[in-house]
Amino acid sequence: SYLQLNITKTKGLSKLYKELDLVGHHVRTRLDELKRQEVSRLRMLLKAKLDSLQMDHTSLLKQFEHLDPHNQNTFEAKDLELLISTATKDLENYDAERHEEFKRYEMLKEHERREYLKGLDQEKRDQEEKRLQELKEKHRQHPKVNAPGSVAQLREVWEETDGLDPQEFNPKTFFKLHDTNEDGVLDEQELEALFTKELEKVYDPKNEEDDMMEMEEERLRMREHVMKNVDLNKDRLVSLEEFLRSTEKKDFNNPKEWETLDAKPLYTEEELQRFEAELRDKEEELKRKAETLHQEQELLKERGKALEAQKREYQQVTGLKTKNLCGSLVGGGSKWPQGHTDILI
Ligand SMILES: [Ca+2]
Ligand SMILES: [Ca+2]
Repeated sequence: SYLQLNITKTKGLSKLYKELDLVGHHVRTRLDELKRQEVSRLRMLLKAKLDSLQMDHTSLLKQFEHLDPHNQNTFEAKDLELLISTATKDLENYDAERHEEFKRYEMLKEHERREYLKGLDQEKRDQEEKRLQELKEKHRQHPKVNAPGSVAQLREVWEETDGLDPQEFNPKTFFKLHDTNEDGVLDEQELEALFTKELEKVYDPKNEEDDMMEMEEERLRMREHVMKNVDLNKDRLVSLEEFLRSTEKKDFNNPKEWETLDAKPLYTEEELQRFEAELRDKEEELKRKAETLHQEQELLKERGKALEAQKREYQQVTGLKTKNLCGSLVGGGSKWPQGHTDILI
């Protein structure tokens, strides 16, 4: 029945979402890897900038394959600074885009949910609404999430991930332990890795109610929160000095409670309406395109038929000619003079 079909369709959709999550996750991991490379290149640049004037420009330029090698002599410390600030800006935009992308994902999810419910009869709709509400509640029930970057959060990593005695928590040792590539700073990935323990309190990929896209958004929010408080020179890296300074702040021991993603609405009803209008526009456009394609296809079919007819006509005419030609050849062959073969021999 229609109802059955609709349910199957929606179940299929949510399955698709899960799969998309996985794909999204995979792609995200790759992007993160690329970003990591970019950040590490930036770090190298910053270091180069510090040792700046004694540095050999030629060897420095070898790192930039996209720069004109003929222009080596005019590459100054100022250009370097410009490059760094441009790239940092890019990374900021990258984060902003991720938030936007996430918001659209959530709005699409809500849109699909509403469409699905619309297709059900009253009784079934009430049941489904109740079930979805229960899933939401279930998702909200989780142990308290420590504020990222607080002593409670770091101590938990120290104890559970590093397997160390919480009484002996030492910020300097902690920093060295989690500077996994040992370059003397905590980069964004090293920071984000610290939040896994907290995120696992809220998200379990095995649960229907836990959305892994939301987990990654939460991870991003946590990292931004810590960077905002700790990264004093705004180079998107946490130095040991910056880290130790953050542990002296009041917030470190008495942080504000961390609000998880589900504490506040992610978009307003108005934004959702606008998003749905965009979806409708896109759908209309697709329909129009499909119609144009269909018309073109019909036209091609007509032309094909006309061509086919022309071809048949042509074959009939040439067929006739060939026949005549063959006839005259065969006829002509018999008219070879009798002595012809003798001449050849
Ligand atoms: Ca590091
Ligand atoms: Ca910094």
